[in-house]
Amino acid sequence: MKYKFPKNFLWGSATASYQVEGGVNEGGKGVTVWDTYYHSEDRGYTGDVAADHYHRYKEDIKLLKEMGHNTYRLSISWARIFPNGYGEINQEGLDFYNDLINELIANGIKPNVTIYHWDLPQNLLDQGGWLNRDNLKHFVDYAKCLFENFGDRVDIWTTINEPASEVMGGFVQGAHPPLEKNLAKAFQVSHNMNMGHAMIVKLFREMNMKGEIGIVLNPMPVHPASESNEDKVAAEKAYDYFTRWYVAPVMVGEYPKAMLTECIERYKSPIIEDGDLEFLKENKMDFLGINYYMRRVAAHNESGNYEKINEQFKFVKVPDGLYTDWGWEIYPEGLYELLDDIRKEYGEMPIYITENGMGAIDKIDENGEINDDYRIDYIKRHIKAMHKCIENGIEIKGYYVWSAIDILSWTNGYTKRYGLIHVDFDTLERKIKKSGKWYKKVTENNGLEE
Ligand code: BGP
Repeated sequence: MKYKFPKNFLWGSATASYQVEGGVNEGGKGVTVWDTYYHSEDRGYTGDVAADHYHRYKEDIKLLKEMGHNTYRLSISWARIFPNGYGEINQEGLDFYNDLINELIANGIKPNVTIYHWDLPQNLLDQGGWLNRDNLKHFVDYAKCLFENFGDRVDIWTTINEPASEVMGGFVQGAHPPLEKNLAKAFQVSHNMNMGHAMIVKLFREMNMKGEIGIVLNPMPVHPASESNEDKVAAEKAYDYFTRWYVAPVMVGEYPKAMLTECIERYKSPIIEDGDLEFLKENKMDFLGINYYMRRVAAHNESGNYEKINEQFKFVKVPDGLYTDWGWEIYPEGLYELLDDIRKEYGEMPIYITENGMGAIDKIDENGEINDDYRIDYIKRHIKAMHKCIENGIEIKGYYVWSAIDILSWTNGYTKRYGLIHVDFDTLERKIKKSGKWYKKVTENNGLEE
């Protein structure tokens, strides 16, 4: 075997509650910010049914097993457990996830559970959401409830999925709820999320939970578009903004200095209270989850508003680059560079690749098959990149394809497909794609032949 992986390496795939479950008004679930988002105006699709995983999880788990998975990453919907974000526990919600977790384990699939993957209960947003630090106590209570109820069977936990996307989507671009464009709020939200993460790590230790806990980030390598000094400065700024700003606080309890100074000068944000950075430092996680999709190439933004930290650079396409239908550059080489930079800058930390995959418009052929060779190629190249990381001493413990089955892509609806399993969104029928069949061999062989 040319690309053999360590013994006990975990091979699986991932989803997130809101993107697969549907059943948005069932089982006592409360309203989430994404329910509000899809229903406040017609966006052409909603998450009401999604892949109907809420009703079909047993069938889905059977398919995961068929694909040789030994792990599966899922997230829990806060509003299924606490419909209002806090207060009375909804037993039906606990029952649903208990059944799901038990079903996974019965099929030899280790659950990797994300506590928060963006589906905030609407009631908490009404009270300021992540901007209101008081809400962190509800986040901790919610995590405590999960640890108490599922901690005997779950031993890989992640606190938050991609704070950067919540921050940038929700508070910079105004594309995700709460649809704001306000950098001061954005930086405060990111600090508050880091504090929430550290509070849960602390709780995890205090409750003597078994297993390990980490966070999932989506850092990316950023290269300058040219050798010009201006482009190099732009790339450095973009790397601070997309990568260091999120990695540094959870790894070492710091923010990148130049960017922090600039944020405080320009936006008086984030407000970091006395003791916060020590708290982040003291409550260190066990692993870092990495969602890796692409690299960015940055250039000086001549039309930028330089008051705005995110307009001091712009992203450009490289002429010979390979891009997905959505313009995401396919650049597996960046994975080693990124992880190597992170360890050099912040020290060693075990890694899970918690998401990696290719969004595409899949076609069904005349025999009803989905021959997604491009996805096989994408995953294969990233598995090789991951192998290089391990050979060079980076501890990677598992790999999760995004996504297990076709999901609701937050702002792209159902056309951008990621799944190893195809979903017919009219009939909700499932079918393993060519990539899923191919991935089965990888998991069974614990590596790649070529
Ligand atoms: C990650 C998220 C996932 C998923 C994925 C693909 O940022 O954690 O939830 O959506 O990206 O993104 P998109 O659906 O926008 O293509």
